[in-house]
Amino acid sequence: MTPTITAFKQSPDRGRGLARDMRVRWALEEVGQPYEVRLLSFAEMKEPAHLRLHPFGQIPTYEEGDLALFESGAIVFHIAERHPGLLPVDKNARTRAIGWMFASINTIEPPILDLQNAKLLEGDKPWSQQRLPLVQDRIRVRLGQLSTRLGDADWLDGAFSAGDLMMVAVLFRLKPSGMLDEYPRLSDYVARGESRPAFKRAFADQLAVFTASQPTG
Ligand SMILES: N[C@@H](CCC(=O)N[C@@H](CS)C(=O)NCC(=O)O)C(=O)O
Repeated sequence: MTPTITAFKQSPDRGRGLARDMRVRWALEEVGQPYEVRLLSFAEMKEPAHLRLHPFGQIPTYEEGDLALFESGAIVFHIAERHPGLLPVDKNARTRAIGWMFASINTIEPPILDLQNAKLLEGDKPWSQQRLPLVQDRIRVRLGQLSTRLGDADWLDGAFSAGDLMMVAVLFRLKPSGMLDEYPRLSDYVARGESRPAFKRAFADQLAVFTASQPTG
């Protein structure tokens, strides 16, 4: 059965791959699973039909037969569980890869989101400029630790896994800030993820939503 995911109809990031449907698209591309996309406006995301799928009125969601999922991490985990290729066969290695998935969304993504909120939602507050360095330093602590753990390895724990997919997708959201460039091992790590054919296909597909919605001429 072909799964259907949801994504932004009017991509606020102009198709730069920052919205979280990107990680779901990437996972589906990695395992070779075709999928359909239902595009939603911000208003449609808050309507009852979508709220039945996603209690917080957000994207992405995932529907497959009678299964409906929300939360990008849970969706990528489901895809990785159902298809070979994104989680190691060895039980301990598999559990460690899942651990990295959690680390990406529970330890690395929160300070990155805080930076986005500080810039987008709090940029006009009188205290915003004073708070920004604190937010950036919290990110630097995590990036430093992650860079040390990655060392000179290509991926976090052996072969590329759903843990790397999630971590690269989360770090990718830092690119516009330029902070990733302070950590060459991490920017190389993200570049390795970006160079995967599955990433490129996913990126092109989500960018096409933005370009298609742009007026021509
Ligand atoms: N923890 C959720 C976060 C979902 C989320 O924040 N989605 C954003 C797009 S990346 C969204 O729908 N924003 C619009 C809104 O919250 O109204 C996940 O990982 O799926």
